[in-house]
Amino acid sequence: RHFREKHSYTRYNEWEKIVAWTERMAKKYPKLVSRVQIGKTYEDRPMYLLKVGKESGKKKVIFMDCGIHAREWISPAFCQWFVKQAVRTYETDKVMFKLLNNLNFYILPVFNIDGYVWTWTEDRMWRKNRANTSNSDCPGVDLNRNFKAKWGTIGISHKPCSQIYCGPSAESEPEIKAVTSFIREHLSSIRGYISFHSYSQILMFPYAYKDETAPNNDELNKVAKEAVEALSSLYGTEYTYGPTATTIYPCSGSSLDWAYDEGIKNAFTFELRDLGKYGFILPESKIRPTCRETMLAVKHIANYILTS
Ligand code: ING
Ligand code: ZN
Repeated sequence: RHFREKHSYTRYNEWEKIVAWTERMAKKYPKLVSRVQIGKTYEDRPMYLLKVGKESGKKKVIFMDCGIHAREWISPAFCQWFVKQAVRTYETDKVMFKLLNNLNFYILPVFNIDGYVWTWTEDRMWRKNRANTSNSDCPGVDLNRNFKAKWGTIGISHKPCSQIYCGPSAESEPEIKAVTSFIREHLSSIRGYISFHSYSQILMFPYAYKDETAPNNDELNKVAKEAVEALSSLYGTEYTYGPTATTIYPCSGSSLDWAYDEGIKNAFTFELRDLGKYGFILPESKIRPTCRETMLAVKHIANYILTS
């Protein structure tokens, strides 16, 4: 394993570099960025969240998380890109200026830190966290099956060796507790929730745990349609979109449904590039185009939330 000199937005960064980067961003842009710890992982690593936006009174908030699944490396790369672009273009981009003046983005650059570290050191294809389970041969809970959203009912496994093991109970995992308690404490201001996965090029919204459409399905569908149009305007990358259960597959315990049922009515999950040629092992040369196009979709969603 070789250590690279420095953090880079066009490369995949190890966890140590990402932590150092969060600290640097808060120091370098004190008027726009601050860092808070929301909890600790199973292996006791601090979970840092970046608050991005102009400090001024009570503002709407959009919560975004990346890297809930360890091997989906393009996802944390996007969260880092988003923060950099936000602060870099704040003064020159009208839309970003308006967004950061009028709302805050709360960004968790890596949700599943222990798993992410594991993909760098032991197993590039690891998905779950690294918690011990009832089977000592099979550690790890799928964090996107551990939320209290019809937990343990569909599209999950109760077997620790499964990739979609939902854990012994809802919110059993420290990473989930950290995120759900933080969001609950800030519910009155949080107006949007966006989670980033890879891969498949899909923009999804609730529900995942049932086939029924969400009460505001028409609105979600319209925003998603416009967001993927914005995304594809740059390089022609094609995205599909729709309710999770019928667009990809049904499953319970996801962050998307949990956030929605807590009352965050603008809830989305991206499956970033690609369509399977490289899958989780997306080459570093694709980071820049993937992040640039995804910015357009996220800015569209954010602007919709701001003006609605
Ligand atoms: N896909 C997601 C998963 O957790 C998903 C799909 C998104 C399910 C939103 C539920 C809600 O299975 C990947 N690639 O992990
Ligand atoms: Zn995933």
